Amino acid sequence: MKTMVYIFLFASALVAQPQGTHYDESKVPEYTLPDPLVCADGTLVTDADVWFQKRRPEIQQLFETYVYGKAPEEPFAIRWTLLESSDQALEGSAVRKQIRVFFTSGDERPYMDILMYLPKQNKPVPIFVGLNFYGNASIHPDPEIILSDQWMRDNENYGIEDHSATEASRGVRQSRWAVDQILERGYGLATIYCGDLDPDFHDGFQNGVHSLFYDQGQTAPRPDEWGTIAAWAWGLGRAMDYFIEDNDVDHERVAVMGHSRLGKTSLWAGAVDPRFSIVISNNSGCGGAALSRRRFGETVKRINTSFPHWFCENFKDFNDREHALPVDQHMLIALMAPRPVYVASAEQDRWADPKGEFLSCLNADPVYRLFDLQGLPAIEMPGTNQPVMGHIGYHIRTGKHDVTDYDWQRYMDFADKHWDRTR
Ligand code: GTR
Repeated sequence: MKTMVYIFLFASALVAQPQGTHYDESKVPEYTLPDPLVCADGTLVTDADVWFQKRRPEIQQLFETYVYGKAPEEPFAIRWTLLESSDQALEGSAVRKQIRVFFTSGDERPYMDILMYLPKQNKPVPIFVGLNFYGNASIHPDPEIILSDQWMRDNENYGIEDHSATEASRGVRQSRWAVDQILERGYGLATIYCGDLDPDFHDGFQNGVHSLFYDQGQTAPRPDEWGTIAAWAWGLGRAMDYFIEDNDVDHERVAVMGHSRLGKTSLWAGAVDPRFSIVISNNSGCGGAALSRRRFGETVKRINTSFPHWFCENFKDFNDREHALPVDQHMLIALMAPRPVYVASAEQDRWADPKGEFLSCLNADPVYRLFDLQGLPAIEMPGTNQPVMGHIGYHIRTGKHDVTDYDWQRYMDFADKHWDRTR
């Protein structure tokens, strides 16, 4: 009996901690981070001009070639239609709009549906935009939200059956979207189901937006071309195109926010599209805000194995070879400079390596100093629930891998500070 208990404990430890994973600071290998302020040809970056003209494009290109893959560059003319709107939403307190943005000349998929809630006053209004995991209707119980008919990962708890949302999926993720608080503080919220851009499973890039851009005879992205995260980020850029045409939105004050895989996405969206004026990563971890070289929690090999479609094919060359990467994730944070960027960790989310997320912020700080800005106002990791906010913001909160009201409150504090809004 005792032996069986031991076998069981041993087996569950294996499940909890996949092979090759460690949660032990003493097992972090020695590493040297690439210097964001030294160009490939050895030129030192000492001012903002050299940063913008030489080093920043170089770093972006390295991330495109080796990590996320390059998205199509051609200008994309969006076409959109207002599917539904009301100025009496949420018991008369808000404006709701649902917009379909088409990606082809016809009305067929792929297209994306943007759900927006805006306060009634103060237009044009600054907004937060973020992708969601289970469809727009999952973010709030509002019965007027159009239920998605796009493929979704089955989840009994969330009423997703046969890969489709059902009435039972309304509001299942509302705890992650502080809609009422956002509106109360004078901000708007826009959200899009990530699966509208590319359903989150590996089908060799046949569904989703990739195939719209294939050259003749091409059937999959090339090794340096976009994976799913870059496609999701591309969609956020198309949402930004829409916001520019919507007079209710203050398009100079659009913050892009995402959680976990969608936090990796918000960082990449902010890196490639400077129109996002604040960039927020919630528990984004490996391939997001966490330093790859630490190999703490999720590693490059592990993420490329579990999710072979998220990054570009070239990224797989760095499985177990993080030291050979020409970039690390502090350089992704640095791509936001001089715009404000916020990274949030959670104490129990060790898989995402909170310390590695903090160290990315710390090592991006020198780039902000080129602009005479305070980057991160900390050199040690701050205590739990003690946010620090310069042009780089960071907190680690109590609790697990999740988005909570606490996170949203800090993001709004950060936006208030940088968008000169007094409460
Ligand atoms: C996990 C993955 C993480 C994170 C997370 C999520 O399975 O290992 O990198 O992206 O999913 O998106 O919820």
